[in-house]
Amino acid sequence: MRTQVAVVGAGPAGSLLAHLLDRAGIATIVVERQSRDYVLSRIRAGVLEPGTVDLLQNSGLGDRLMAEGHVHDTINIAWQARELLSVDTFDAVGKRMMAYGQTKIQEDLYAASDAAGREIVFEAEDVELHGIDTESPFVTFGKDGIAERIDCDYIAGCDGFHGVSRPMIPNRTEYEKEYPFGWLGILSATPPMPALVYANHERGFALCSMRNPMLSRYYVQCDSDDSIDNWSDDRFWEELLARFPPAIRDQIVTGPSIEKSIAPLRSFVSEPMAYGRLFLAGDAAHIVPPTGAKGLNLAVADVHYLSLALRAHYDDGDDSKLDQYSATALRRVWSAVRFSWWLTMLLHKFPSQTAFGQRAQEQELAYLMSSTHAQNSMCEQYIGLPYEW
Ligand code: FAS
Ligand code: PHB
Repeated sequence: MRTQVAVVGAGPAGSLLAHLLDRAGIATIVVERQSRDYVLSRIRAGVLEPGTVDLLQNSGLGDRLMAEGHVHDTINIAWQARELLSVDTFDAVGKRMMAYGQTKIQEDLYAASDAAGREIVFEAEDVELHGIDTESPFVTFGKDGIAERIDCDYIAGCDGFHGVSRPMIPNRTEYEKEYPFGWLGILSATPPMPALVYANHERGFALCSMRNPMLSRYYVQCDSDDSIDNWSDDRFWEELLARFPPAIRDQIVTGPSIEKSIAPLRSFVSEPMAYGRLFLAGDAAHIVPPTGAKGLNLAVADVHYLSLALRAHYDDGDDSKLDQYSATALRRVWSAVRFSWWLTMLLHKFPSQTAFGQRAQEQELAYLMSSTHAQNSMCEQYIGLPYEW
């Protein structure tokens, strides 16, 4: 097979990149290790930055988003089940977030791919990248027992943290921080809280979020080596309710979980995000703890930059944006990585926390509660910095 851009991975990054390139008349073939249903079964992100919403709307993916998404312009932080800070991001920075599940974005992306007749090869085996330091890179893989090859001009490595693309970049610098806890998340077919509520509590972090008027998303901090087998629904709800002040606790509608999973928390950045004809986008290059709702939004920002850079190459023969891609994407990545680290340090209970660390964390929260400057800074970073180009 021959195409202009071979895309490895059909998660949000890979399928959005193929969508944007197709709309610009650039041919792609997407190669995905899992089945379509498996990718669509994953329950992940839920909050979209204004930049993400604009990009989806401007690329023909806004209809269901605007019909079913929820405007989300308040950040609530409960502290030790007593005080509640409520910050209106719209008042603070004039922009709004939206709550719209990553699963729905993935469904919308696959529907757009089907409508455009684009090729996504699912259940590809043994995907390998070749010749990334030549002008004739190619991807090989197995499909239904047949060896396949895609010759291309460029390869987009959108294959997530455990993919094969990042390891192809020589002399990488990898920055990593693992947190000593995880998030146990559930979905329940119950009416959600009207806005996001984060909780810092001596029993651990907790979060109330939403997917739609009858689908709620909740999280509690758990041990990093914990198992969902240790968490009955009753134990989950008891633990969640204990971590919020009575005014919030009394509003939470509990019910049976329809999905339950534990995600480890880590911060990770691999530099550079490009080598030769290979360009990384999304979790293939970076991971953030979900505290700041940045992971999916960072993947979208990378794809925004990479799609513009590839369009400049094919439309104008201008490779300057391709040359700038890694440095430009990494500036926004590190901004989100630092913010996600800061919010994670602020809101979680650290098992080996010292008395000094605990008091410093409490003082940081007290300062945030009392200072509109601190709140505006948090909102500016929470909604995400503007794209540079
Ligand atoms: P993805 O990992 O989504 O997609 C990569 C794709 O590549 C996958 O479909 C994979 O099957 C495929 N692949 C892997 N290896 C391959 C190979 N060798 N060949 C071909 N294909 C291959 N972000 C938030 O903002 N908020 C959240 O609450 C949140 N919760 C999360 C919970 C969990 C459990 C996880 C794992 C992540 C969460 N994230 C969250 C982050 C998540 O949303 C990612 O940022 C987002 O999926 C990134 O999209 P991609 O870069 O496309 O990577
Ligand atoms: C979610 O709805 O999954 C969500 C919301 C806010 C976060 C993290 C996850 O900070």
